[in-house]
Amino acid sequence: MTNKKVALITGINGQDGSYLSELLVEKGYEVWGTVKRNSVSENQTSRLKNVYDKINLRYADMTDMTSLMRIISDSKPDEVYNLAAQSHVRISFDQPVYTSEVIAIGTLNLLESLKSLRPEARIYQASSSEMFGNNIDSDGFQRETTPMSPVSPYGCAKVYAYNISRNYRNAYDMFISNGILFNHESPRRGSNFVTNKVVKEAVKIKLGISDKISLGNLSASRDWGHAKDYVEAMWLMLQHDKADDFVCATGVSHTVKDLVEYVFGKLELDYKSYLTIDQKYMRPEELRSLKGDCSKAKKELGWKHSYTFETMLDEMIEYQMDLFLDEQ
Ligand code: NAP
Ligand code: G4F
Repeated sequence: MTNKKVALITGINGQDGSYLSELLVEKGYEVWGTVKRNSVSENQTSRLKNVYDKINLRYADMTDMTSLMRIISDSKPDEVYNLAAQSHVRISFDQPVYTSEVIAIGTLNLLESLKSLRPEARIYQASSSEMFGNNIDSDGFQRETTPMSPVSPYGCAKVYAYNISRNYRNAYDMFISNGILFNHESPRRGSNFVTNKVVKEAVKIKLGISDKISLGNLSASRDWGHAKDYVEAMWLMLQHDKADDFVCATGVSHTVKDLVEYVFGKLELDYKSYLTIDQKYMRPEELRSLKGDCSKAKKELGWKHSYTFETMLDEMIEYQMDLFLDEQ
C-alpha cells in the first residue's frame, strides 16, 4: 500500500504533459500517462526523458473509450489532467472531424469513463483561449466571462469539451475545472507552432544552414507565456477548495511580427532579408487578437507567471542554438 497521490495525464508526451509530469513526480505523485500509437515510436517519449523511469505509460486513444477505461481501472487516479488533443489550429481545418472526435467526443469518453469508474477523481480540462474567437471585452482583454464564438474547428471542439465539463460538474457533482489557457510555449513546443518555427528557422539562418523562412499572418497577436508556469496553474486548480473555471495568461500581447523582430534581432539578423509570406500558412478564418486577464487565478489560486515573452524566447533560442551546435 502506498499513500502517494495518483495522477493520470492524457497526452503525457506533449509539451504540457512533459512539464506537468516532472512537476508531479517532484511533488511525490505516482504518475500515469497515455501515449497514442504511432507507426514510428522513436522520439515519441523524448520530451519525457527526465522522468521516463519514474512514470507509468500505457497506450490509449481519446477516441477509444475502452482504452481510457483500462488505464483508469489500472491506475485508480486521484487527479486526472485531460491534455490530449489534436492541438494545431490550422491543421484542424484540414482534419475537422478527427479534431472534433479527439477533443469533443474524446473528452466525453473520458468523463463517462470517470463517472462510472472513478467519480471522486478531480479532473482538469485543458480549455483554450481559442474558444473566445474574436470577442474582446471593452478594456481589450478576454476573461472567464467573455462570450465564446470560436473561429476554427479546434476552437469549436474545445467549446464542446468546456461545456460538457461544466455540465458534468453540475449534473453529477464531479470535481471538474477548466483551465482557459492562453498560448504557452517552451523549448519543447512542436516546431510547427509559430514561436518555435521562428526560433528554429532563425537559428538555422544564423548558423548558415538555411537562408529563408516562410510564414503566414504577421499581424495576428497572441498573449504568449511559458508552459512551465502554466502547468503549475493546472495543479493549483485541482488543489483548490472548489471546481471552477480559470483564465491563465500574462496580460501582455505581441504580434507575430513583434515575435519575428525580437528573435531575429536577438541573433543580430535583419528578418526582411529572409522572410517570405506563404498563403498556405494562412487560416480560412483567423483569430486576430488575444490578451488575457488572469486576476481570478491570481486572487483565488495565488498563481502568477514568472517568464516574460522575452525570457521565454531567450530560453528557446539558447536551446535551439545548443541543439544545432551539438549536431555539427
Ligand atoms: P501537444 O504538445 O500537441 O500535446 C498533445 C498531446 O495529445 C500529445 O501527447 C499527443 O500525442 C496527444 N494526442 C493527440 N491526439 C490524441 C488522441 N487521439 N488520443 C490520445 N492522445 C492524443 O499540446 P500541448 O501544447 O501540450 O497542449 C496540451 C493541451 O492544452 C491540449 O489539449 C491543447 O489543446 C491545450 N492548450 C494548449 C495551449 C498551448 O498554447 N500550448 C493553450 C491552450 C490549451 P502525439 O504527440 O503522439 O500526437
Ligand atoms: O502558434 P500558432 O499555430 O498558435 P495558435 O493558433 O494561437 O494556437 C495555439 O494556442 C491556442 C491558445 O490560444 C491553443 F489552444 C492551441 O492548441 C495552440 O497551442 O499560431 C499563432 C499565430 C496565428 O495567428 C497564426 O495565423 O501565428 C500565426 N502564424 C503566422 N505564420 C503562424 C504562421 N502560425 C503557424 N503555426 N505557422 C506559421 O507559419
